[in-house]
Amino acid sequence: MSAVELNLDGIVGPTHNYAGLSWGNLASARNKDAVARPRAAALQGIAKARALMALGVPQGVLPPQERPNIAFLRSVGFSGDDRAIWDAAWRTAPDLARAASAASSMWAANAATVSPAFDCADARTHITTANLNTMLHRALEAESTARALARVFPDAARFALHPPLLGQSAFADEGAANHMRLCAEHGAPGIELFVYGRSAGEQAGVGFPGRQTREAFEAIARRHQLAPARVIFVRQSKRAIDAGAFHNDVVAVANERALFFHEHAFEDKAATLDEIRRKADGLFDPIFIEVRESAVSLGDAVTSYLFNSQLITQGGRPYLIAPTEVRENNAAAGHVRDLVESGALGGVAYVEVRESMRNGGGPACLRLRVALSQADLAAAAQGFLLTETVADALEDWIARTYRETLAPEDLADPALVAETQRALDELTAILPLGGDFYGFQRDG
Ligand code: SUG
Repeated sequence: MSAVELNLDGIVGPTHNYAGLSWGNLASARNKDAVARPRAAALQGIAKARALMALGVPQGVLPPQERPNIAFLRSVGFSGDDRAIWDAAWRTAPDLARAASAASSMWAANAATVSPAFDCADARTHITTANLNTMLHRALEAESTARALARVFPDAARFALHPPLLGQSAFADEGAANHMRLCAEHGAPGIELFVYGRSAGEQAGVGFPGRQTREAFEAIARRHQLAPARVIFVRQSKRAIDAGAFHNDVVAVANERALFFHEHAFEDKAATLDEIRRKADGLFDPIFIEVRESAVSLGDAVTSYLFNSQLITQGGRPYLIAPTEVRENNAAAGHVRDLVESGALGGVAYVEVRESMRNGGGPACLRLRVALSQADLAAAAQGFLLTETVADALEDWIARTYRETLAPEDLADPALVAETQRALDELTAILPLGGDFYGFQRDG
């Protein structure tokens, strides 16, 4: 059997909440201080993964991280037992406490950048954990993400796991959310597109920040041993960033030969498409599905998250897994209907991930794609792969241990620390994490 694309979904953690932490992410700002529903959020995530599994996509999961992040608060000078630290942080440094509460590791598209073995000179799968340097709450993810990826891909002969790039603004890196791969099929050599928002030396101007630097992606392309003839660095349009597309995956998505993108996704569209055509020559014929501003405005693209759909292949054609918000947006829904009627898309399925969407995370944000040969898939730690049995166990665990609601004032609840630690401890018996994955387990 040929290669597959494993999708690793980030399990939504028990402290899922709306803190308005992400400047430039309109949904995060709009929903600041809304009451979150952690249980529903996590169940929506599992349901989405199940839907992909039913469409034949192999699914796996990445564990939620330890939040509240007591180790971080200790590192910035809080002391005492966990409960005392949590209490003091809320009283004296609520911004740090908020950053230490974010369940943002659910957005696995930001976990790492993955170059499949088929593109890399040493024929190993190369993975660089993202430093997520731009936002404090997200920068806290990198260490635990690297630990999780090492558990899922333990075999160094097949998987080259690289540490995050230097955590400095010049190397700000947000992972696969800004990375696209085009190829004849998952197991064939591909063209890797690295979409950046700014260069290291640029002064921040007006408008929203570019979170990804070109220099970070150049470093990753070197680390991953990619052939320059198969790599393209593309500047994301400032217009898209300022409209709220804080990652490229809010305005473009690729799968196999197909690139589905908004007219204003890239700073220089013509040059980008030309370079793709040139570099794909002899490998495959790219399929460009461009959405014009006149059909779906950037504003509607950002509100509906049309391009944050997952794009897969079904019956040889591009098939969209879109958030239900697309169906609720007249322009986006109408355009998808047209694309299906014209045959450009083989079909569309809608999934409900509303809790994540309200923080700016659609279906595509929730998963990390790893194209693998069958032998490499077999070398991954099988216990992280989703089966109906594992999905049942996760749903049962979520239903038993997650709160139904979490309002901003609930986060300061001193009971939250022990409660979330108990829940995560239980998870280490469902996924093969062992008794030492989380800091609170290592500290006893
Ligand atoms: O980094 N939201 C995330 C959403 C990430 C979406 N990922 C992709 N597009 N791939 C972010 O802005 C909001 C958290 C809060 O405000 O509580 C947040 O981190």
